[in-house]
Amino acid sequence: MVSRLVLVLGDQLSEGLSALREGNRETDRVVMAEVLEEATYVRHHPKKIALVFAAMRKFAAALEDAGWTVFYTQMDDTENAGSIVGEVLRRAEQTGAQEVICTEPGEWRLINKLTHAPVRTRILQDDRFLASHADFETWAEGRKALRMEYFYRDMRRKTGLLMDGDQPAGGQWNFDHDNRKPAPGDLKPEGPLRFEPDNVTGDVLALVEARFDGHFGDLRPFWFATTRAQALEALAHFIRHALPRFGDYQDAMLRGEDFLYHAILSPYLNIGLLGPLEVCQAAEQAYRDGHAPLNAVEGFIRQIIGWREYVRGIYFLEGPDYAQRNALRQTRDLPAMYWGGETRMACMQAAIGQTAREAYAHHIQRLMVTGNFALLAGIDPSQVSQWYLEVYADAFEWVEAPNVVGMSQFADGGVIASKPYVSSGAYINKMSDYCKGCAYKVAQKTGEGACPFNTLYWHFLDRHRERFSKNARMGNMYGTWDRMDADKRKLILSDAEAVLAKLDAGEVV
Ligand code: FAD
Ligand code: DLZ
Ligand code: SF4
Repeated sequence: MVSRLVLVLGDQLSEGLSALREGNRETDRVVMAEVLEEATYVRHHPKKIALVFAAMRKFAAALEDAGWTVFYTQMDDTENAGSIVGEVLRRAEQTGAQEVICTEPGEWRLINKLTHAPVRTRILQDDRFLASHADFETWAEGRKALRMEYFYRDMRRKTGLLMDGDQPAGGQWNFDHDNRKPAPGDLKPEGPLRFEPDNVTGDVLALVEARFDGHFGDLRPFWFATTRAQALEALAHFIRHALPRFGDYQDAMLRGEDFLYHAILSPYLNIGLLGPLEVCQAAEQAYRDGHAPLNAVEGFIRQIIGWREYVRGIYFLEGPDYAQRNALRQTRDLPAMYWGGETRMACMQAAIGQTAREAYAHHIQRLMVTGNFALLAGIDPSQVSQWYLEVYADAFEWVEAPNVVGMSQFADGGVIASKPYVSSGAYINKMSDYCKGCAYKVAQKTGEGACPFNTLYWHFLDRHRERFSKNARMGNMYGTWDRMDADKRKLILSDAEAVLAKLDAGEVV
């Protein structure tokens, strides 16, 4: 008699998962299922669906090798109930199991469904993170502002990463000021390690092609790691070839270089093939061995034990309504250019084009190109959030929503960001080579051919004056705006209105 079912979700592919630790391989049965509801509640990028399904199939095989009995449902199995809860109930009926144990899902939607499933379900903590919900709540308790930097310092002390005794290595917590170099055009980054699809992945690719063909983005070439062993190889490759220059060019953007010196490890971290601590320890070792400089290693570790843990803490602390917030009351529809529609803006074309090809764009492309434009243009943040959740291979709501709704769109009203991440074209011009080949002129502030970021930037500040003019970090911007000649201000606003009217009319911008 089977006593319990151990549910393992597509982003819980970790040998040490709390539900697997709790389960008993003799008497319990593992349930894993490829289901339409998870693949289509947003229309995920085909590469993301393929990554999850291929990694799930291989993880199930590894569990069988380790002595578990796995009930695995493939998408095309005739009995597939189509949803996680449906599959759990079907397997409970089939086996007579009375209880389900699972590790907490990374999304309120699924937590809610499992909590209300008509079968006894025990949800265990997801301890693949370094800070538990309780740790984060304790840290947040009584603080006026939840700034990442202070959380990060605590995480450094807690993990001992880059610590020399009780002091930060190099005498400083943060080397970000060294990490803002534009990239020279002749850089030749190695790029991420690519894996040839094997038979299992090949079957999944055929399935995704047949079933999810209409989803935005290219399925092939598919080269992601789909096992832990491959993900470890990808980690070693990053440490060796990219980490030493990760810091210097972290914020840079170059045409034709989709990855620069970024890790491309977030898809593997987020589905559980890699753990955050082992990744950071490998990076620290590279610093201790003299292979990578401190600004690179500190910057990289901060992203993982700082930002990644912090945004998860915020998502669960703020509660289920977080992803729907719209503090700035922005309501415009997401323009067609986000789905590959025509645009004359070279920066948007580059960021969206590579997103379609690779299901990847790096942080500054997400924040200061596509995110910046959506915020300036007044796009409805829930549509923006849905776009990010669909198009990136690493997008799961616990990490996507705080980055989009909070950091990028300021729709949480300032829980995460102390001021909105907005900029004119000047920032993009400084950090990239996009403007050189653009139909717009970045130096032009008004009139036909002016960069849309330039006019929309002032329009944004002007229309949200009441909220932001008293923000100490934005006083300079309002000072500059107020000192501008009144006629010039009028011209800028009417040029911005013309851009917005074009967006509303579905015309190419
Ligand atoms: P690197 O630049 O090499 O960084 C190393 C690692 O640090 C990443 O693998 C990632 O695990 C972690 N990291 C870096 N920044 C963040 C961050 N802000 N939040 C959480 N982890 C971070 N990251 C996701 O994992 N999923 C998302 O859905 C996601 N959506 C984003 C949306 C927006 C608007 C923005 C601005 C950022 C988003 N990020 C998201 C954060 C960041 O862009 C990605 O983690 C990063 O680009 C992943 O690529 P990489 O592995 O090459 O990262
Ligand atoms: C993202 C995803 C997809 C595309 N498909 C599945 C699936 O078929 N079965 C499954 O167990 N998990 C899938 N996932 C991951 C879940 O959507 C994820 O567990 C939740 O969004 C919570 O993070
Ligand atoms: Fe983007 Fe403006 Fe530069 Fe064109 S000119 S690439 S729209 S920032």
